[in-house]
Amino acid sequence: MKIYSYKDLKSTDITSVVQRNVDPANEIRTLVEDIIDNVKQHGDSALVDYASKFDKVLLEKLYLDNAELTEIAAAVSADQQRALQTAYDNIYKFHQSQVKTEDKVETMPGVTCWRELRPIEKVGLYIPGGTAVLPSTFLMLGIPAKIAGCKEIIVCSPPQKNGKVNAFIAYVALMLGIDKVYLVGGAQAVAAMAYGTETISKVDKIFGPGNQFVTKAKTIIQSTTTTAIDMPAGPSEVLVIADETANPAYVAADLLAQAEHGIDSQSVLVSTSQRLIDATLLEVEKQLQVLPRAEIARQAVDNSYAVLTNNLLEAMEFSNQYAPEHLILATDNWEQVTPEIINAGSVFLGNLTPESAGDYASGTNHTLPTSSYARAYSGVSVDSFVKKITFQHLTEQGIQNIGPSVEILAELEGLHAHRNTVSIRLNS
Ligand code: HSO
Ligand code: ZN
Repeated sequence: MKIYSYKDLKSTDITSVVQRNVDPANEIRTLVEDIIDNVKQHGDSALVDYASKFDKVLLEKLYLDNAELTEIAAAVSADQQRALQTAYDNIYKFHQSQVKTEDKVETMPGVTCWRELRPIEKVGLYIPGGTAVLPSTFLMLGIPAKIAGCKEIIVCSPPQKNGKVNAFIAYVALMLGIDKVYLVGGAQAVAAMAYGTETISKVDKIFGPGNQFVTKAKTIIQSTTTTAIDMPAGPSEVLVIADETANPAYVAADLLAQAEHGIDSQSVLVSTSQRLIDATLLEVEKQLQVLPRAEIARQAVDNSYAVLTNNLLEAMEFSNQYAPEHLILATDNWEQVTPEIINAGSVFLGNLTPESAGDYASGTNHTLPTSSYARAYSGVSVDSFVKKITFQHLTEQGIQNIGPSVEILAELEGLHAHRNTVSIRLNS
């Protein structure tokens, strides 16, 4: 792992150090466009073909129904059920608290404005099934969709070799009250949800992480159809700020948890202490030895780096420029620097708060902006599944109060039909 000294980095160096490839999938664009076109033209039959080509499975039916899901879910053990329930309850509780009714505002006497939430009617959730199947992602997307009140929730997940999904995906579907899971993965799943097929409804918004094909497909359909997406997604990343109060073994574990997600994941360590950096890197090597996904984690670690800073404020300055998806403050002094955080997706405070708590079960969402999109985007929440519609009502007094201003403004823009909508009311 490369180590930089913050004081030696010029601002142009920092710009290039924090740079992630925001579009690593660009070279596969044509391939993905072909898949999208094919699904658009041939619907279900294209999906069956892709399942045979990419997932190596012959599907007689493109989905699992409630009875099939129930049968598959029976393999989940009591311990696993309890853990999933804990995660479900905490995520539910935290997201439920995001639903708030806003006050009506009388901007001038007789003129009242307000906003009301309405669910996005049809949403599509993509649950990846590649090297790691993530039922936790299903909870993170399904719970806010349910709380928002989305009418139709389409779930796509790639079939395993046996033509099913794994037991945990099936179990989570039942927990969420979702009684169909479509056995469709990759770019073809995104295309199916964006255009609709004989069995899959076209949705208004698609959510969820995925491999480069899924990500590319999401960015394409976002600009070519009326279906929206949750956010642009790149490889997952963590930035850990650690000082002398941090435990190198904990920090190493946090860096590796990120690294095991994929070879393109990034784990950045920013520390005020050379001693901590050295000890952490030794720990990384030690802990890597026994990780089942060591090969993946190793490549991600090689693609990562450490930065030595003079103090925590400098560390935070760097972090704000990096704008990490996950930020861990591995220091007892986290309260001192928290107000300085400007750009981050989700933040983990203190030495006893691993990112995994939030990845699975504390309550916060783990679908977060990567590749420095945290500068402008928030993670998924109930807000992502609703529209906020504005309303207004004018009384007689209201139109008299606001009317003359609107007439003058319409006049100065040369829009007489606009002016007339007020004049005709004021003069009657
Ligand atoms: N760290 C991932 C989420 C996840 N981790 C799922 C484990 N399972 C992206 O935030
Ligand atoms: Zn994770």
